[in-house]
Amino acid sequence: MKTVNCILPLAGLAVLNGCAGGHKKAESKKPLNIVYIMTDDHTQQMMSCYDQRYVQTPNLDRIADEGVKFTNSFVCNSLSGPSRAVLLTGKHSHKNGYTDNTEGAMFDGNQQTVQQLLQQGGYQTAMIGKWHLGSTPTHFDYWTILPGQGDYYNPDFITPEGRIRKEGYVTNIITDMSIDWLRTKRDTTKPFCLFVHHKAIHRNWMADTCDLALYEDKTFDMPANFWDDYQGRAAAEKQEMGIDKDMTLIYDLKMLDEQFNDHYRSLYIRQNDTLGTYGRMNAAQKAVWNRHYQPIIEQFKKAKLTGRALAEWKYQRYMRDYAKVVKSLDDNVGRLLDELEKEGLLNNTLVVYDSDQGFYMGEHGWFDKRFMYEESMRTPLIMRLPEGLERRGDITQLVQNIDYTPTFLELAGLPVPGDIQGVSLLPLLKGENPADWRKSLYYHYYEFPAEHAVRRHYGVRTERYKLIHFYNDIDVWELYDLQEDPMEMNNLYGKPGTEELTEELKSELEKLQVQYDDPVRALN
Ligand code: SGN
Ligand code: CA
Repeated sequence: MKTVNCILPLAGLAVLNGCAGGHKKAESKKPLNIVYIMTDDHTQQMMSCYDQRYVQTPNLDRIADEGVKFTNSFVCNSLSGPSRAVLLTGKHSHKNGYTDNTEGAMFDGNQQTVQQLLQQGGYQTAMIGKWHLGSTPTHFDYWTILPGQGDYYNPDFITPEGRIRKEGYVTNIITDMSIDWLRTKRDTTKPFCLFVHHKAIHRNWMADTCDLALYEDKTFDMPANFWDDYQGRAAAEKQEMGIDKDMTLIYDLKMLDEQFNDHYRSLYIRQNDTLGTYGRMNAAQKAVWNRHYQPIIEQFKKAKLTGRALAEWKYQRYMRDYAKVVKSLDDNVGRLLDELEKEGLLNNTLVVYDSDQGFYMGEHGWFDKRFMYEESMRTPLIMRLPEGLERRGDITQLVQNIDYTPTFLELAGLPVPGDIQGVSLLPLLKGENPADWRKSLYYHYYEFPAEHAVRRHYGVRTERYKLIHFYNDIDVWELYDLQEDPMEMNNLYGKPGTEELTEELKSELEKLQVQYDDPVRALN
C-alpha cells in the first residue's frame, strides 16, 4: 500500500496499541485490512495443520504457523447459504432469516451486514467467488460472484455489468480475480475487506487437470466407524449421505460409462443451455480428463466389485478426488499470500481462512455435512495476524461463526451493534484469556425435507457434552460424552445415571434459546 489516508477509526488501533481510550498513538499506525478466505466443505481432517493423516497443506499451515489455529471452532447451521448469512450478520439463522438453501431462498441484503458497517466506517469492501445467497450482493464496492453453486470448469460469473464466462479452473480464476482486484481495482487510500469465496471443495470434487495424477498411489485409512450401524440413533439411520448407498458412480466418482446407471448422470454430462460439470469442459480439458479417468473406468469395470469391496473402492476414489481439489486450493492460497507479501500488505492485514462448514470423510460411512455431529459442526479456522497481535499457536476456546462480524468490526475500530449475537475474537487474538468466555454453543439445522434427508434439529454443545433434539417428523433426543465417545457412537440419552446431566444440558439449551431468541422452541 503506497499512500495511506488514515481513515481507519481510531479506537481499533488503540486496541492494538494496548492503550484503552488513547487515541493519540493511533495516527502513527497503518489501518488494518481484512482478507477473509472461505472455502466450501473443507474439513479439518483434510488440512495438515489440524490432521496429519491424509494430506499436506503447506500454505494453509503457513497461516497457522505465522498466526493462530482455533481448535474448537464451530458453525451454527452446517450448510452453505446459512453459514454465509451468519458470516455477514453475526447472527444465528433465525435472526438473519436465511435458514436453508431451498429453492427460492433469498438473503435480505437490506438488513445490517458487516460489509455495510465496514463500508460506512471508511473501508472498501469486495466479494469474489461463491455467494450462494440468492439475492444480489449489497454494500460491496466490488463484487463478482458465481451463480448458485458455481462450476469447477469454465465457470460463469455474475457481475454488476452482467454475466460472463471465464475459461479455466475455478480456484485459479477466483484467485486471479482477487489478485487483480488487489493490484489494479482497489482504492489504495482506503483500508479494505476482501472476501475470497472458493467453490472448491464442494461436490462433485473435480480437480484441476494439472493435479489429476496426485494421490493415485495413496491408500487412505478408513475411519474406524465407517461401517456404523446407527444403533440408538434414529435420525442418523435415516440420512441419505452414505458413501456406500448414496454416492454415485458417474457424477461423484467420474466413472462415465454406458454400463452404469446414475440418477445424477445428467448433472455430469448435460449439454447446451445447462452444461453438466463434465459437459462444460472444453476439448483440451476433456482430453486430459479422459486420459486420466478412462483407465480407472476400465479397471473398475473389470473388477466387478460388490458389497463392502465396492464401498471401500468408492471411499478411496472419493478421498483421492477430494485431496486433489485441496491441492489446488492450497497452492492458490499460497499465491494470494505471496501477493499480499509482495504488495507490502501482509503485516498490515488479518488473513482468515475458514470453511462454510466441516465435512465427513467417511466417518459414520458418510460424505456431506448438516448434522450437529463433530465433523460437520466443526469448521477449520486459522488466522495470520497483523503486527500488533502477537498471539501464536492454538486457541482452544469455543468459538462460532457468529463471532466473525464482531471480530472484523472491532479490528476496524468500529462499534459492534447490540443486536449482533457473536462475540469479538480480538481478546483471544491479543493473548487474553477472558474468564467469562462462553461455555456452550447453540446449533440449529433446518433443511428438511431435502437432499440427504437430515432431520431438523437443534442442540447444545459444551466443552464435554452434546445434547441434540431431532424434531419435525421425528422426536428423538441424543446425548454424547465427547470425552469418552469422541466419534459419537453411543447415545446416552435416557440411560440410567444420566438424568442429572440431561437436566443440566436441557436447561443450558433453553437458556441459549432464550438468549438468542429462537422461536422454534415454542413451535415444538
Ligand atoms: C448440492 C449437492 C449436495 C449438497 C448441497 C448443499 N448436490 O445440492 O450434495 O449437500 O449442494 O451444499 S449436487 O448434486 O448438486 O452436487 S452446500 O455446501 O452448498 O450447502
Ligand atoms: Ca458447503
